[in-house]
Amino acid sequence: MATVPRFRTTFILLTLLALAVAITGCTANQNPAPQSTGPATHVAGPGAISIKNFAFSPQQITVTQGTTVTWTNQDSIQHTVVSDSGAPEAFSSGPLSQGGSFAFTLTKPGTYNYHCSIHPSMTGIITVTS
Ligand SMILES: [Cu+2]
Repeated sequence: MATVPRFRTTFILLTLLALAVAITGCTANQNPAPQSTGPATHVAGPGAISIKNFAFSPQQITVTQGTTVTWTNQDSIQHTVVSDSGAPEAFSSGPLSQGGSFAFTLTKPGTYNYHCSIHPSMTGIITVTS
């Protein structure tokens, strides 16, 4: 007679323990993946940006320090790529005709806002991580 309640108590305790482990595990999984623990997390890509239909595409990219970003104008009219004042490093392409490209190596971490000097509404952002 006395063994049944004891069994139930043990079962409930084990269930609670399992629940606690499950909850703890889920909480741990919800933490954002660490991005600065290893060099393999962020692979330095070629950083290719198209200039098309009066827009930089992708309009916003993140690259690692030392990445060379290349802009290529696919529009039939001229565009430029000019860093905003306050960017960690300044760059200016000069006029790019259709098919023309401009490459710049971003060596300093930070946020680079840039624009087309011919069409100021054209803007882009590059985030450079260390
Ligand atoms: Cu433009």
